[in-house]
Amino acid sequence: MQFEVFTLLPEVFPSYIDTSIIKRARERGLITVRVHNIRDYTHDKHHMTDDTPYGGGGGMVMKPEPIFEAIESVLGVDASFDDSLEEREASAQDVKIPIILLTPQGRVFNQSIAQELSQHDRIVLICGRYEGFDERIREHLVTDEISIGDYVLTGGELPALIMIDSISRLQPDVLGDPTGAQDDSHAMGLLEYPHYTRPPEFRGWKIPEVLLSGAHAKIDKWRREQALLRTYKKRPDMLEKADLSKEDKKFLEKLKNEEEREVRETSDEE
Ligand code: 6GU
Repeated sequence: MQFEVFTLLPEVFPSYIDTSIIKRARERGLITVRVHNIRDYTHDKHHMTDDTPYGGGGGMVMKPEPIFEAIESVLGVDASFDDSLEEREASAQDVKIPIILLTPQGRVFNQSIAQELSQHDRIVLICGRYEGFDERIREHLVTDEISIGDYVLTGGELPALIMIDSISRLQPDVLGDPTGAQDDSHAMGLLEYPHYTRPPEFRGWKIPEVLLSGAHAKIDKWRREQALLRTYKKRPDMLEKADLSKEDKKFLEKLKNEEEREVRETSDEE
């Protein structure tokens, strides 16, 4: 997987990508992160990458020329497209390289988008600063817009690092354990079950007995139920999309009934 990052702040990237799992993945050639400074693609004396908005109003807007030139120069193809769908398909779409604009207006990033993007060999990430981008960048260059959540950041650099991190760990062999990403929270549509390690008793707090039993079927069942319980309590919205078995549904039904009974009992006491 090759990430092509376009930014005005290239200095943000090295320390994170030179650390831990991402560093090892890069050293092993499993991923490549190339960071390009948009400012290198300006030709005026002041290396301007932004300008005031037509129509007035506050804030600065990122100019189209340096971004188009940077991406076309790095991809080595005419990455831009005209309004017609045919031309869209014959240019960037044809080489199948997602050109992603990082913006609070994009679709909200999640594990399933990470999985979808991890199938590509190469991805372009464009990080913005200032109030926004000249709209022609959206209309004629990018193929996708992504946000990392409903809040506003000062730029797309942290979102780009978040995407690089989550997509990299899905690449084959990046995680040491080949089943590493399978049980992740979100990967299976549920939050992950609780983990424990030594000691078996800490300050009087014991680990759940079942984990010491060595009975793998029992442990699997306990973990599944804990994952369901957690998701039910912390992220009930996720249960609507989760892939649930008959037993899962029965367990959740039992949880709901218990909860309702508790509510009734407390209101009876009053
Ligand atoms: Cl991708 N960019 C900015 N500037 N703010 C954000 C974001 C992106 N995602 C959430 N907030």
